[in-house]
Amino acid sequence: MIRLYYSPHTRSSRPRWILEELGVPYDLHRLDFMKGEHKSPDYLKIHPLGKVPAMRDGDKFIFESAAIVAYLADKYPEKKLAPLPSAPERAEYYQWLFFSAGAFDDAIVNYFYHTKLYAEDKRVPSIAEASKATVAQMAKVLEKTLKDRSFILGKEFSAADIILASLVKFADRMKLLEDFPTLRSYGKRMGERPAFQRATAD
Ligand SMILES: N[C@@H](CCC(=O)N[C@@H](CS)C(=O)NCC(=O)O)C(=O)O
Repeated sequence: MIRLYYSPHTRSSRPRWILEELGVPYDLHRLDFMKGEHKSPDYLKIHPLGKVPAMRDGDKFIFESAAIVAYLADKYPEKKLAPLPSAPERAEYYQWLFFSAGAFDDAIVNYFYHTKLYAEDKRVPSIAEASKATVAQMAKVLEKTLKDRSFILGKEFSAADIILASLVKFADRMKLLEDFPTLRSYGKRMGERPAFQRATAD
């Protein structure tokens, strides 16, 4: 059975969300950050950076949330959570998946670090401002794209929505999306999905 190495309120909710969407059985292996379980010698053999998520499938281990989500979408093609590799839609799927996990994640997280996570004397206001501006620039593109789409690829929910919506929700909590009503309602809608609710319930 698939095993997910997990801690609540982290990026490990992303693979848990897709596992719930897929409806496949999995074993949730919780790591207690307060006890430093993610930095234990045993766990460092699974994720050498001591982060979550990581996943075991058979005798293979994998880390990086978007890689896990994309892998799971492809493993169960009958669930239609990713366009098939040969489909033309696959190009745009990759676009939003990589955009979300790379540039968008980076800008949002940098803002978070320099306004909240770091101790005050380590925060650099100019980095926070620049990150905020980058998030706004990207949000504008997303706002326009989602104007006439229910999901980032159009009419169908996909694994790209899992990565994107988790970030949209995070950015919204930090009040970075006040000028982007379409994006905010997209995040809210994705958060109402039963699979998301189950994945974040405990
Ligand atoms: N790019 C990685 C980031 C993983 C990551 O930074 N995870 C955070 C939680 S969201 C973590 O485990 N932090 C603990 C630490 O760095 O010690 C992914 O998407 O999986």
